[in-house]
Amino acid sequence: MSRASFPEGFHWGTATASYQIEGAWKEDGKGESIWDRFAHTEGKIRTGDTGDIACDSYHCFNDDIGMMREMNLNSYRFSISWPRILPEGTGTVNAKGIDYYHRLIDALLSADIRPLPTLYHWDLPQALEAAGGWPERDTAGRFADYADVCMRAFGDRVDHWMIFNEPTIFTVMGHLVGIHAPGRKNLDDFLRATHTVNIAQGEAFRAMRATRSDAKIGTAFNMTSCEPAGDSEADADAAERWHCFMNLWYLETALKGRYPDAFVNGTPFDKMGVREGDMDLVKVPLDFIGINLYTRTIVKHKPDDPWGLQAVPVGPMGGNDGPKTAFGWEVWPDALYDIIMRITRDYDTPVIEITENGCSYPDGPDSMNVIDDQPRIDFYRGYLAAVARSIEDGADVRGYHAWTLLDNFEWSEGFAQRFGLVWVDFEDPARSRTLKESGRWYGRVSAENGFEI
Ligand code: GBH
Repeated sequence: MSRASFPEGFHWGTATASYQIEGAWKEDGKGESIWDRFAHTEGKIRTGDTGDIACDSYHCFNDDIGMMREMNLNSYRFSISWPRILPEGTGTVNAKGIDYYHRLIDALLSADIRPLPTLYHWDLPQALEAAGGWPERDTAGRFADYADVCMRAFGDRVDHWMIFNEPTIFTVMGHLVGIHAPGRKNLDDFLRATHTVNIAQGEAFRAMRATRSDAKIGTAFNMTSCEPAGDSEADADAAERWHCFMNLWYLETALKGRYPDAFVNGTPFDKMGVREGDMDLVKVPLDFIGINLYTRTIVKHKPDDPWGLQAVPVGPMGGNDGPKTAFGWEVWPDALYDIIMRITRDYDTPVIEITENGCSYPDGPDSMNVIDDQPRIDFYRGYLAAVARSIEDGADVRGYHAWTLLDNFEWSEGFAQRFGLVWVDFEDPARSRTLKESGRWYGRVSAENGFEI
């Protein structure tokens, strides 16, 4: 293959998330989210940063769209802030919050960019956390109500929707590891949260379908290729369990109505709070599968662990062979090819959208205001070639969204990790934006629907 080429009508886009870019954390009636609370808590964010202002996209979204136009993009994956729509998580709808997303969606449509909203990219209303949060089963119903509000408000112009962003990551990081909001470190809370989120996915899907039967609805799953560390059967089994947990815990449930076999001693249904009939609630025919992928994971068998394994701690959790991004994540394009092909085989060639893929490097402008980020271009070349190869080999991939449009608030890392195709000056009150060389390159790829390898 000498050219990486993509089908006609392929969607080229970028992805962002409300808390990471919007700012305006308490403007126009927005309620507090768990990320507001977490970032405002001393010691939680490495740099002491918060998302109070972030990229100020709440006020500058037209500049964002200008950048997308410069890159010839035709899809934009953004997320809707639940507490902007429902400040208390439930009850009264905040008209000004609705209005913000109306303006954003209308501006995207007039720029010929497909709006692709995600309902939940981690900013749970703090009021719902106070009422028990994701470990509390009732939260699933509140989420379905919120999904319904969004579909009624925007469903006349938005055809493609995503329910969750990376359910495995926010349940693990927020409830078990504790380095993301709400900062819990409790195995039981975590197990219950995973089940509530699965029910919420099912309930939200049905609520949205009821309002608009022809909407296309998916979820953005965090995925990683799970490779056994050695040749032993124990390592191979461990890698398979990690695949079941990391990649399938919210996908196998939706598409097949069952939990995959991820735990050594069987699925802890009781601790998860699974009741009779629940597997009918979690089962929904998602219209497409969003894949967020950054790197691979090398897995080694290890007794005395709920999953019976250890993800080999190099890079910090990936492998050791490829170059590393600023975050330490290994650059490994085959991981994307492998996971697309595995999902294609195991779920009968579903529609796939790459909903995130990208890298952080500490770039900055030179004296001519040029941001020469060749390592990022190399990263995208590798991973996009992998996507093109998967399409050639029969996968039904419809779009690709680079993570991310703008350098932004990178969760517990604050503004220290720059993932953007656009450089943002966080010292400048206007948060001025400058296209990086990688952004220029990406713009040529989208315009030509491919590139020479
Ligand atoms: C995504 O999460 C989020 O959706 C997005 O909001 C975020 O800004 C973006 O990625 C960048 O972080 O330790 O080498 O094995 C990414 C979730 C989890 C992906 C950890 C990479 C392990 C790398 N990530 N993972 S390694």
